[in-house]
Amino acid sequence: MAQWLPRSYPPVAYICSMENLVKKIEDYKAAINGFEAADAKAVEEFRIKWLGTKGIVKEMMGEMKNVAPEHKKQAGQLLNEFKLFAEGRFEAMKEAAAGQPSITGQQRDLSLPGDVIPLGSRHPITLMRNRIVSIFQRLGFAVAEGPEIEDDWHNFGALNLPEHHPARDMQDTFYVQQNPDWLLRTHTSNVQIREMEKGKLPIRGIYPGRVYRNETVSARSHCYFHQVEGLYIDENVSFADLKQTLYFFVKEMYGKDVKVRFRPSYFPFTEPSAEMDVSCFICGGEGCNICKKTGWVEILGCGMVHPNVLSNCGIDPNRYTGFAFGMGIERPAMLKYGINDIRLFGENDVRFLKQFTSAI
Ligand code: 2NL
Repeated sequence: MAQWLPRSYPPVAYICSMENLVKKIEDYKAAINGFEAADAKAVEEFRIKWLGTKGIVKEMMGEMKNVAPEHKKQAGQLLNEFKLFAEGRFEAMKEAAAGQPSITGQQRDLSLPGDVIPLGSRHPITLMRNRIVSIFQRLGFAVAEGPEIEDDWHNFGALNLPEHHPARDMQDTFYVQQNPDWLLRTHTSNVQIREMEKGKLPIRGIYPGRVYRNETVSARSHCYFHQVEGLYIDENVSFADLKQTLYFFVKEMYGKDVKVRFRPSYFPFTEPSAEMDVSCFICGGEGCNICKKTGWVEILGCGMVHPNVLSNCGIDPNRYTGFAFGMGIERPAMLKYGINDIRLFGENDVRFLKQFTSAI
C-alpha cells in the first residue's frame, strides 16, 4: 500500500459542528425543563425517552464520532454535563412522584413563599372572660376551675338551698339519668365550695366557667352560658370590702365616670344580698332600649357569705366572714361586641368567629 495515502480513506466528513451541538443541547434542556411529570408513569416515559438504551442521551453520545478531533474534548464535556442534567431531573421527578419533595432538585425554587396557615381568633366569650378575670387577678384573686358535672351537695346542698328550692327542680336543672345525685352545675359556686372544703384560709379567688340551665333556647337565653364568680374569706371581711372591690372592678371595666348603685336582693347563699347596677354605658343614663329607659343596667349579684355555707364547708362563721359575687359573661359580651343573638356564641360558625380576629 502506498505510503503517501492518508491514514483513513475515504476522508471523514465531520458533520456535527460545535455550533450545532451547543444549539441542540440548549433546545433539549428547554424541553426537559418544560416537562412536568403528572405521575410515576410519566416519569418512566421520561426515562425511556431521554435516558433509555435507545434514548436521546445515548443517541447524542453516538454523535461524538461526527465531531472533529480538535473539538472532541469540549463536546465530550458538554454531552456529559447534559447527561447529568437529564439524570438529575429524572431523580427529582422520581422523588416527587413518590411523595418526597426533592430539596436537591435544581429546578426547585426555594425562594417561593410557604403555604399560608390561617390564624384563628379568640372566642368573644373568652375575650370578655379574660377581661373580667384579669381585673380581679390584679387585686390578688387566684383563678380556679372545677367540674361541670357535679353532685347535689356541691351545687345545691352546701349552698344553703333548701330541699324543695325551685332551682333544684327538674324544670330548671339537667340531671344525669344514671345517677339522680349528679347534675350539670347551674353556677360555678361548686368550685368555691370545693376550695372552702380544702380548709386552707384565707381564700381570695375568681372562678370562671360554663354552667347549664334547662331553658328554652332563644335569641336571649340559652341552656348553657358562662359565669364568673368571686369569693373572699378571711377574718374581718366586711360589706365595705365587698363594695370597694366591686367599685374598683366597675371603674376598670366600664370607665371612671360610670355610676354604681346597690339594690337589696335575696340569695339563699348570702346574707345580706344585693344586686349591683351601673349607669347605662350605652346611653349614659339618658334612657334607652338596653336599660329599658331606666338609665341603669344590672351587672352582678353579691352578698356576705351565709354563715350556714361557711359551716357546711367546715369554716367557723364566728371567726371568719366573707363576700361573694357572681356575674354572667354573655350579656356584657353581647353589649360590647354588638351581638344580638346569644345562639351565635355556640354555633362555631367561622363567619361569626373570624370577626373577632383583632378584637380585645
Ligand atoms: C348572679 C349572682 C351570686 C354568689 C353568686 C356565692 C358562692 C358561694 C357562697 C356565696 Cl360558695 N355566694 N356566690 C353570691 C351572690 C350572688 O351570683 O346574679 N350570678 C349571675
